Amino acid sequence: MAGVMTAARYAEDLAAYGDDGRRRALELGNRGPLRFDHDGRLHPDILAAYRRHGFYVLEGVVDVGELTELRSDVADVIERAPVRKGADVDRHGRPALGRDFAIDPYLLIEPLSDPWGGTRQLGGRHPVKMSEPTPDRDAPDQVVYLMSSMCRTMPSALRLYGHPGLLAVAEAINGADFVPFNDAIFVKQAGLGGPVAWHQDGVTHWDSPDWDEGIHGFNFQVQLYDATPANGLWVVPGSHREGKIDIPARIAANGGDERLPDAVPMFCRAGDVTVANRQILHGSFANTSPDPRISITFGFHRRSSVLGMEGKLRLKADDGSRRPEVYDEERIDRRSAVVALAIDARHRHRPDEEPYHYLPFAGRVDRFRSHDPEVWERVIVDYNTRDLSI
Ligand SMILES: O=C(O)CCC(=O)C(=O)O
Repeated sequence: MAGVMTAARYAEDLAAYGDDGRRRALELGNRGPLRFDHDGRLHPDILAAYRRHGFYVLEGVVDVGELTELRSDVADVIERAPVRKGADVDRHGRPALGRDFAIDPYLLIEPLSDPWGGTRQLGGRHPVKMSEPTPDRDAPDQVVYLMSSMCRTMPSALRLYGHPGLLAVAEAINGADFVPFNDAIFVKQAGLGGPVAWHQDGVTHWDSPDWDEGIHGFNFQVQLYDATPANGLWVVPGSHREGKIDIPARIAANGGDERLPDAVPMFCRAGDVTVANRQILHGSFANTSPDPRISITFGFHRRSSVLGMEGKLRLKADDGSRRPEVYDEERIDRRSAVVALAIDARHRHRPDEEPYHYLPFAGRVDRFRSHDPEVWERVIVDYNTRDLSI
């Protein structure tokens, strides 16, 4: 699909591939409501299908009330984005959100462009650039692509982070002492959203003697709008078990076409949550469809994958050097405290829901109250400088 092409032509070219992918996705049998067994553990059928295919679509997890709150907060944060890269004001002339954050919460791109494919960014893990169709004439110069810091900028997202059903899934996959990784919101506006080039997540353990299919953890994506084959994330089922994949060779073997023949779309409805192994080969196409996709993405690891690792996220020190960081117990505890705070924030908002009991904070939840300004400052402000990226 390389070369100059209009958004309309690109959408047309993708349609048949999308229909075929949808059909193949349905045959896998890895979707349905969140279910637990008699002991309150994630239903073993869900876990088995997740392990086999490397992903699962959990249907109807987020109710309409919560979805409405999330949509409203996301819309507000998008409105408060800088009007263009490097600007201090939003499109209404107000100070843009997050100018004082340690990490800028926005990544802006030119519409329908691929910012990472074929570059050395993010460890060079997106080796092949995706097609970049030409946007319509009336498209803005730049659009929001990715937003970070959601637990600080969106009260509803902090509460989502404490969702008892989702945390029970994290426990089933990674053990009761699971640790958080990071979060990001992928914004794929209709006719504007850029592609995410084919890649596998995870940087630390590919050559480790301990490597196994679950060692780089997983990501949830909470879908605020319907995810379709045209706007959604595609995955290659089972590829999480293959080790590091030669992505350029895969695409070359497909005649240079980015529409990989064995990939399927994780299509689903608003309020559904996809669970994807970070090692699965995944990517999404430029969103030339009339439907937006907004995916609240947050992941978890096994504690043993992270403990003692040297972090890949290196913050610049004042002298411009980059400090390597080791994920010791203290660092893990500080980042995991966001989960404890999220559980508290959720419980205050939804007192009738049984809160999740997060083992690493058993016996000390009283010290993690979300309405306490001192706790907020210590745990939430710039929490993503303490992400546990592996
Ligand atoms: O949602 C997308 O389009 C990309 C998501 C992704 O690459 C990730 O979660 O690692």
